[in-house]
Amino acid sequence: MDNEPIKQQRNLVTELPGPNSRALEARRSAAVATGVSSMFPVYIERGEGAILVDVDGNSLIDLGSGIAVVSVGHGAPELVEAVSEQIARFAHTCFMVTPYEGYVAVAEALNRLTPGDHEKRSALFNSGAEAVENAVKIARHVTGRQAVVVFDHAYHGRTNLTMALTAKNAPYKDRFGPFAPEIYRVPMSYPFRDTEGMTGAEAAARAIEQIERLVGAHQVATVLIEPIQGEGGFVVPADGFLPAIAEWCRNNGVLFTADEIQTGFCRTGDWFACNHEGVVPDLITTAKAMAGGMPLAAVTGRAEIMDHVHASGLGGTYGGNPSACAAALASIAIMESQDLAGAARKIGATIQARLGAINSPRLGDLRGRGAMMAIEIVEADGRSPDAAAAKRIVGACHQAGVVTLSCGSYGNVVRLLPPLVIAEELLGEGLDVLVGAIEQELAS
Ligand code: PLZ
Repeated sequence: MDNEPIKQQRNLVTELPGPNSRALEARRSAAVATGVSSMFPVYIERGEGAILVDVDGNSLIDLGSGIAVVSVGHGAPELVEAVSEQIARFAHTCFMVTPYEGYVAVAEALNRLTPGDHEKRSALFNSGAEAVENAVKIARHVTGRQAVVVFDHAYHGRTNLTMALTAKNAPYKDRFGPFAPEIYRVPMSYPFRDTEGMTGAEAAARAIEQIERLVGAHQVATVLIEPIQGEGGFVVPADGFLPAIAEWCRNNGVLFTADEIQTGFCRTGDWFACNHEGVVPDLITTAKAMAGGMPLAAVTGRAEIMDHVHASGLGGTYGGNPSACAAALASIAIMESQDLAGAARKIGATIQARLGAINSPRLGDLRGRGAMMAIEIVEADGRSPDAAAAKRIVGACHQAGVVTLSCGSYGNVVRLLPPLVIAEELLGEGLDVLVGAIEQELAS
């Protein structure tokens, strides 16, 4: 393999996708199930920092981080070294059979870094969906209650229970039912689409009224919420919404579970999105950026809640895999030593300044926190979702070698999730391309 450092520069040498990517795409369609699709069928060979190099030798700017995963950048040497060293010592024992230090160290780090200074415990799993499933298991076990309250626009995964927790039908749930019972959905605070001027407290009261009337507080095991919604459209609730929901939970013996799988680990400019409003969840789910690309997820919570579950009630063959734990410890060390939360705040300010300067009713809302920013594209009325336009903007970025993603309940949100180590200049170039794509769309 070519080990030359990769220049942190965009460089296109073929059209996209190039001939080698197209050949792989032909092999893929004869081998890979169509249910698993790719947004941008450019096959990647190497990555470094915020650059991905494809099989045709094109260098692309990555503003998606594999959906908020490679916050420490592609190919971070400390992470490569930690994983290589671990896998050479041993690849697997199963923590439930013979344990190892890495798992314990990751649990210690999670207990230290997650919001609140109370005593905590953690359990490790493989994927975000698996962490969410386990948070629900734990909440039901300790409360003896069954109902789980989730929100409009929520995304929590694709397994059977998490499909039920996820709001949007297509593509996630369509024809995949029946779904798990005892899931109740209430309105989210969505400032751009709520009645103008609705405060966080009012939006919380609206949700709470529904919980009390339709479910009954005494039946609810947990309220599960993404403090900033990810797949649902980077929806940032109005100030005061999360604290009001958390307080209602506290007063009613309901566990407040924060799904920080997409928002966690410095993405929003703090370790966790709950930190911005001083909200302390009883349970928190994490994954993605925690291990910089190795599959690892966790549930962290108050010791008395986590330790309520009987021995062997939680687990799995690979949960807290040694190499994934090594990757997590290396990623967390990078986040701490390079102040990636501070880097995320700077990235957010740059994006805000650049996109905020475009004036058009069709850019309905520019929102997000830190390096989790999005624009909601609407029609000239300033409100009706325009998914086709968002798709064209994302497509134009791809053609120009900039990986951006769309999201949103209405498919009309363009989101940015750059690696937190991206250089200012490279981010600027990526934003030039995005702004060009937006301007082209506005002119059409
Ligand atoms: N909770 C908040 O963002 C994963 C999913 C992409 P897994 N988001 C990306 C897709 O289309 O499958 C996610 C999330 C939040 C849970 C999950 C689920 O995490 O690791 O994908 O299972």
